[in-house]
Amino acid sequence: MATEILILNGPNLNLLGSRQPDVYGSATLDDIIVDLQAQAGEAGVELRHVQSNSEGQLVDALHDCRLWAAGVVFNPGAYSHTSVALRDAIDAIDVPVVETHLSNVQAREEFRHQSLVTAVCLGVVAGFGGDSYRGALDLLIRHVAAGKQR
Ligand code: CA2
Repeated sequence: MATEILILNGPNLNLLGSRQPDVYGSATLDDIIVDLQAQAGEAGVELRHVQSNSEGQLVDALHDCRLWAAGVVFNPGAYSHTSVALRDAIDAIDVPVVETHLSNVQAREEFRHQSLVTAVCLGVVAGFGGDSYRGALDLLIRHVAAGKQR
């Protein structure tokens, strides 16, 4: 069975490409996913993608993926800075999660400097626009291939 990875995106990321290209780039979420599919195909990995604006649906997606995913590339959007529920969900599953952000959150408003999920993630890739996802997926595939635990 092929290795499967979940690409999980939180609130407002469905609007990528429509506004604030100076902050988030001009690529749409579909553009990013198409690129990731190609990258995954080259590595012999299969991707599933979920985007939700609902905190509970993101928690459900994390719970569900423990049955099939080798890892998760997760951009929790603004919930990164507020959600104990997402932190607990990541902590509750035995699946490595890479926190991913388009923007360099540390270089932005102070309320974006804190992430509640970082401490339960494998690591963070931020500040490279759509390439943050590419980097996160590459690092996660390497982590999984090396047989490491979270
Ligand atoms: O940099 C990131 O990837 C963020 O996770 C994006 C979130 C933000 O709340 C985080 O602090 C950092 C916001 C995504 C909003 O996306 C938009 C897309 C189009 C137009 C406006 C916002």
